[in-house]
Amino acid sequence: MTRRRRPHESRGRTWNRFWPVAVLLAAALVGCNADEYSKARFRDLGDIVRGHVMAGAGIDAHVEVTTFVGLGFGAYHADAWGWGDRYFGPWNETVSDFGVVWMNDHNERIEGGPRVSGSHDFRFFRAFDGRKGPVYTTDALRRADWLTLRATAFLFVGVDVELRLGEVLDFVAGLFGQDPSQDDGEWPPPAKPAEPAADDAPAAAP
Ligand SMILES: [Ca+2]
Repeated sequence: MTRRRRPHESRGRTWNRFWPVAVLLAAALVGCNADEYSKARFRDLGDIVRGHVMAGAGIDAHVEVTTFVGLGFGAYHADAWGWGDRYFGPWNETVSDFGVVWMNDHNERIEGGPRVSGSHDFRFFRAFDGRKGPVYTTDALRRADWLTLRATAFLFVGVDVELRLGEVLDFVAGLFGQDPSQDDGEWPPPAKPAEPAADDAPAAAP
């Protein structure tokens, strides 16, 4: 005598057939995300300390406590080797520094490699004396780059080291799924399309 299959048995058998596939799909998705997550945390960790050695011409002695407060000055042109912005290798750099507490200017031009840490210029007095020009300019790609301790020493050979406290915050936040530096994706971020020039703007209707 043939036993009649009950409806719940049919559903159970269907599930038994597909649950291994569902588990494999879930594992693949979780594995993919875990891999991306761990890569991003590793990159964030590497952002905390940055440093390189140099050899060339010039003299420079400069310390910074944030990009706003610096002391020392100098300029040099040199070959460099070290850890830049998620890049390890050689490059060539031309750097000038001038810091006297209430103003701090660091200017760098890089050739033969990607960016190191960019340039910034803080002039406190511009907030009061009405001169043209902003109080602070920077081409930093990350919001928290201002929160960096830096020391540069150069006399034909030199060293430049940075402790990037803003990236400590970004690393810790990253453990909880946050990305305040917005650097977990493609890096450096893709260039934004250029704004149309004023001459290219459509003419206003008469
Ligand atoms: Ca990050």
